[in-house]
Amino acid sequence: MKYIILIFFITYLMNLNFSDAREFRVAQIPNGNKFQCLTCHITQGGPRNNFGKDVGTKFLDMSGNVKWGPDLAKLDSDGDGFTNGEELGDPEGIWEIGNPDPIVMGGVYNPGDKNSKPNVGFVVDADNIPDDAKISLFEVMPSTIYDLAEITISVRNGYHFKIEIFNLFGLRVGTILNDYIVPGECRIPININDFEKEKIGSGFYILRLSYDSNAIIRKIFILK
Ligand SMILES: [Ca+2]
Ligand SMILES: [Ca+2]
Repeated sequence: MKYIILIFFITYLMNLNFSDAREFRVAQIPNGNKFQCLTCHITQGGPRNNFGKDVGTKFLDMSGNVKWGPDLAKLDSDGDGFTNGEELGDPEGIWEIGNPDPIVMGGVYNPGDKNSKPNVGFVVDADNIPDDAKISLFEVMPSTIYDLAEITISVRNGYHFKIEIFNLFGLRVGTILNDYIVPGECRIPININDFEKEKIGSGFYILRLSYDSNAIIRKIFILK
């Protein structure tokens, strides 16, 4: 009888550990509470989505805990153009278990669902500036900004260019450039502290370079 009770008890513990371990994983990624189990699974208790597959195959330790960090943060598991870290509010993967969840203006998105992503309109990728554009390069380094960053543009034809920064609600936060630029490479510093404090919080923003009716967009992530 003693053995039967022991077996039942062990079985109970095993089941307990199994279900708890999975729930624990929600607390092992930043803002994991937002989508709960659906962060990693297509349906409740169903198969894993692509983020869940990445976690399950490459980012669990021996005890089954999620190894959140820069490597997992920089992947774009669902292929929606935003990294796992960007979607969860920790673009550099520096959040640690037990830390408060990163607060993100504009929301947290599901890294395993390609339909869950920031609405940034017509984001243009780095490689697809049209050949007839007046610039041949528009980049910002780093794209995750604490205070300072630098925009580089290569100007083909001297022209009046404007670079503005918008939040995801379409509100203009500031103007970085509004000037005639001669042909060649031009570097423009950004200091986040120059913008009105109440307009800037952690989250996605859009850099919009425009001339005439043309616009090229870059996404950045500001961390305050
Ligand atoms: Ca993504
Ligand atoms: Ca997503």
